[in-house]
Parts: sequence; structure tokens; C-alpha cells
Amino acid sequence: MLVSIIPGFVPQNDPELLEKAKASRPKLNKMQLAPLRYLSGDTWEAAEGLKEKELGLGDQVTLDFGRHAVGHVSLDFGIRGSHQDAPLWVRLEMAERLEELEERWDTYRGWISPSWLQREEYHLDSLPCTLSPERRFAFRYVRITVLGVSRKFRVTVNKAEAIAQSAADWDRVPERRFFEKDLQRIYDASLMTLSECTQDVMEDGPKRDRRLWLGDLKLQAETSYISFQSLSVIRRCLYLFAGSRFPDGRLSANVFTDPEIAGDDTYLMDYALFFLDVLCDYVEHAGDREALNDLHETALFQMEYVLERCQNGLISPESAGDFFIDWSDDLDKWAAAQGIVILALNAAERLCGLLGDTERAGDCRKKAEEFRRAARAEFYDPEKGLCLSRGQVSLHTQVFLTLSGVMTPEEGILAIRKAEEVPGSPGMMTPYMHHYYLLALLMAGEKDAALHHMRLYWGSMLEGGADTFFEAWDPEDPTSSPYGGSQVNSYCHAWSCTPARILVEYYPEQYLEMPVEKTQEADT
Ligand code: RAM
Repeated sequence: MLVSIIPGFVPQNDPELLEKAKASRPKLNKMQLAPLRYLSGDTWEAAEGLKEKELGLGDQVTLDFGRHAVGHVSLDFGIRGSHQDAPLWVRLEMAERLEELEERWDTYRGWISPSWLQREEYHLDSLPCTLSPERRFAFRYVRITVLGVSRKFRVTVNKAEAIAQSAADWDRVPERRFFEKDLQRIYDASLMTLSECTQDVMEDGPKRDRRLWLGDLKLQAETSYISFQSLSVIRRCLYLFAGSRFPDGRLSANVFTDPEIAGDDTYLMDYALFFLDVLCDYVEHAGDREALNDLHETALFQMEYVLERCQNGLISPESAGDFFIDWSDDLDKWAAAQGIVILALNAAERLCGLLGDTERAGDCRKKAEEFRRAARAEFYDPEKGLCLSRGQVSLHTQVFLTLSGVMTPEEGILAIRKAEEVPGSPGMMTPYMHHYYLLALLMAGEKDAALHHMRLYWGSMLEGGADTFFEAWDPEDPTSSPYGGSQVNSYCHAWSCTPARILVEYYPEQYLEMPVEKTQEADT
């Protein structure tokens, strides 16, 4: 569970930085969509016939728009029979996957608000009319259920449409043709996931939380550089984080933009440290010196804050509790947290390099060395050939201590393989964690194994007909949820968009790349 409430918390806003965030607001591209087919009973029918279908009490149709969409729905209801002597009472349910509609919504008792459920009811007093809910939804399917209608009339759906929106520009994406069909599908679904989450900010998921989270932003930005190059959105997000911080200078784990910009009173130490990486990557891709000048102090402060919570080259075990790492209640996070601190020191070195501060860069390098040595002494068990975090073996520990160089790549892969055999060790719960697992395999040169895992894990999400990748996924237990009920799971989630980037960077032999036809400038 992650619920942080700091009484009296007021984020410290920096108007100048927030002005720059506002100036980088992206344009949303809109697209009109119509349903391709509809489900009535057990049969899919062509959408053209929908307007002829008369609906009475308890009747239900499910529209399929044929692709995932983020946006608004509009339905024209008509009337057949005698006068409308009573309101039409209708329920709309929006779903990213068909399976969501099979879930019992009334049984949801999880710790995340049920108000996220995309389920609305309306009373329509005067037919015919157009119902255009103001709320934005994330959906491919829209189920319409007639909850109340009189005996004198029946209802028709004369027209259905959706306006889908995204700030991602597909014209900037080079066409990549994969030789193998399943990799093409994984690549396409990754980019679809990213495109759907690229809105006014880089959202974590357009169904839920529809919000800018730092750990998600890192992976979105990395994937965006090989595809949509949404530089202005990334710039906006960096300025939003820096522009609304904890009063002591720490970065919030996420930022609200409605009704006004406000950093949340939730702090995740790993997320705050990732700001260093996101900033370096952005400056390297965009060449944006202004952002570097404006934001580097904020970035380096995140590192200093964490270093104050370290002793003898180790993050304190108490502070490790402020790391996210993964949705896994029984995970001992200490060792993985140490790995992330080392990775952040590497990023701090890179940032100082961009600033031309070679002395400080050298200090960061030395510190990273010291932290690696200390970590090896504390966590690595040469006899067992793996790392332990206060006695616990987990993949999370092996992955982050491989990526941070505490173990050599050769030791790392052996440790990962051993950890996989340990019964009862905490499992990886999210595509976010699986992403870092893939990177660790690749670091150890295990290209085949990494591709196999990508196919197995991300590929299995597509098997049931998904268009986008999910927030949480366990192929062995498809309805599992970190929230106490899969009804609130998001099925188009930013942190799972990374296979496209991994395929492009590590597997160029798997595809042919066509040059982008229009010469497009990235949106700075
Ligand atoms: C969830 C969101 C988000 C993630 C945080 C930690 O609420 O899904 O993606 O970054 O948790």
C-alpha cells in the first residue's frame, strides 16, 4: 500500500519554473473514431446495423472501437414506439479490455478509490438526444445497458463516435518492419501504449492515475527518444517536477496538474533520484542548455539529500523503506535501493560532465566506487554466488546490484539464475520491474534470454487480444492486482512501454528501418 498524507503539506511552487512548464504544453492531436462492430448477446455484429437494434429494459450492447482510445464518447440515442413517458436510465461502462467488463465491480474492496471505475449512469428525459459525457475515458469497448425504460417505448443507438486524443506525433516515428510477427506486435503495442499515455503530461495511465509520476516518466522519455520524440512534453514534465517540490527541496513522486499544479505529498527516494537521469537524457537529446541551467541544482540536491542518509558507503536500511522498487509487500528493498543510489551517482557524474564541472564529476565517480565496494562487502555472498538483502534473496536485489556494477555481469547472471530457483522469494510484480530485469540480462550479454523473456512476459499480454501493455501482469495469475482488486488495474500503462526501446537499441538485426518520409523537427 502506498498512501502518504503529510498534514498541512503545501508544496513549494516556483512560479518561474512553472511558467516554463506551461509554455511547453503540447498540442493534443485529435482523431475521430467510429465503432467497428458491436456485441449483442454472444454475437458480434457489424456496426452499420446498430441503429436498427431496439433496446428494451435490461438490454445491453457493447461497442468495439477497434483500438485503444483516450478521449470522449458521444452517443446519439433515438426512440421507437410510442411517446417517451419516462426517462431513459442508461449505464455506460468503458473498458480497455473486454475482460474488464466481465469483472464484478460491486465486489471491489481494494485500497485505491473505486471512483476510478469507468462506469457512469445517466437519466435522459427527452429523446432523441446526444449523450456526450464530459469525462475523458480510456477505452476500446463501451457497454451500454438500459437500466430503465417504460413499456411505451424502446431505444436505439443511432450513432456512436469517439474523439481520441494524444500529444504523440506518429509522423516522427521511423517505420520499423520486424522480420517476426510477434516482435512487430510487441513493438507496435509498446508505441501504442506510449502514445496513449502521452497527453498534456506524460501520464502513468490514462485510465488511472492519469498523472505524472517520475519513475514512469523516466521509462516513457527513454522510449519516446526512439519514437515520437515528444521533447516539449518531457521538458514540461521536468519543469513541473522542479516547479512544485517539497518545501525542503525534495521532488514529489508525482505531480497533480488539476485544478492547479501541485506536487503530491508522496516522496519516493528512487523516483526523486531518477530525475538526474531524466534530465541528462533530455539535455543530451534536446541540447536544451536552458533546462540544464534551470534544473541541475534541483537534480543534484536529490542526490545530496540521499547521501545524507548514507553511512560508510551504504544507504541506511530505514531510508530504503522510501524506495518504490516494485509492488511487492514482502520484498526487502535495502540492497536494491543501494543499487539505485549507485546508478544515481553515475547519473550525477554524467550531469556534472554536462555542466563542465569535472571536479564534481570525479567526486561522484569516486563515491560510486566507494558505494560499490561497500555494497559488495555487505550484500554479496561469494559462497552462495548471489546477493542477499538482510538474509533475503530476490530477483530485485540481483537485478539492481548487477546494473549498478556491484557484481560483474558474469556474477550477475549467475546470481539471477540462482535467485530464480529460490522457492518463495518475492516475485516481480510489474512490467516496470521486468524492464530492469531485461536490462540486467542484456548487460550480461544474455540477448537470447532477454528476448525470450520479453516474448513470454509482454507477449502473453497480447495473447488475449490486448492493444496496449498493462500496469501489472502475472501470466500465472491474470487477475492479480497490487491494489486489492483488478477492477482498478490500468491496462495501458506507461511503465510497460519499454520493449520498443529495448528492441530498437539492442536488436537492430530484428528489423528493417524505413527513413521517415517527412523531415520532421522534434517538438522543442
Ligand atoms: C501507481 C501508478 C504509477 C506508479 C506508482 C508508484 O499508483 O501506477 O505508475 O509509478 O504507483
